[in-house]
Amino acid sequence: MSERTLILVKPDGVRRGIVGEVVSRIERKGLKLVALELKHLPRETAEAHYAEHSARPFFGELVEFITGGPLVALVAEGPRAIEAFRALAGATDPVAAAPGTIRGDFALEIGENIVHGSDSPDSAEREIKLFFPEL
Ligand code: RTP
Ligand code: MG
Repeated sequence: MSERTLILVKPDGVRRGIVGEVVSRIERKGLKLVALELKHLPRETAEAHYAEHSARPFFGELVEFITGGPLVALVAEGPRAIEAFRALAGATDPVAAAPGTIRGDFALEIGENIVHGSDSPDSAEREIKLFFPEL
């Protein structure tokens, strides 16, 4: 059984020139690319994407950051793709993230942790619709 997940290389990842590195890790894992686009997120899309965090104190900063430059949005597909990518990404806090994971290898701050991956089938469906309504 295959599933799909929405992955973002956030603006810090694009700025640092590691889009290829992240996409390469996704492909090497065996996940298949279904859609991929470089885009500058409108504020409304960012707020909708992170709506679950709208009451958190860091929400403003999170929206500023994710809209602060171009990002790469992609959809990857494969068996347990959601869990598989979350494992590749590592823990939210990059200092706690294991070396060998994307966040563990490339980031130091929780607010600039390089990638996003959907955290459940419901979020994946919602986020894929938000970023790629044509899919
Ligand atoms: P993401 O949604 O970006 O894939 O990250 P996640 O599931 O691992 O973590 P989540 O709890 O959904 O948090 C979303 C993003 O908010 C930022 N954050 N900042 N300052 C803080 O305490 C704090 N906590 C979370 C992170 O950039 C996180 O990726
Ligand atoms: Mg999340």
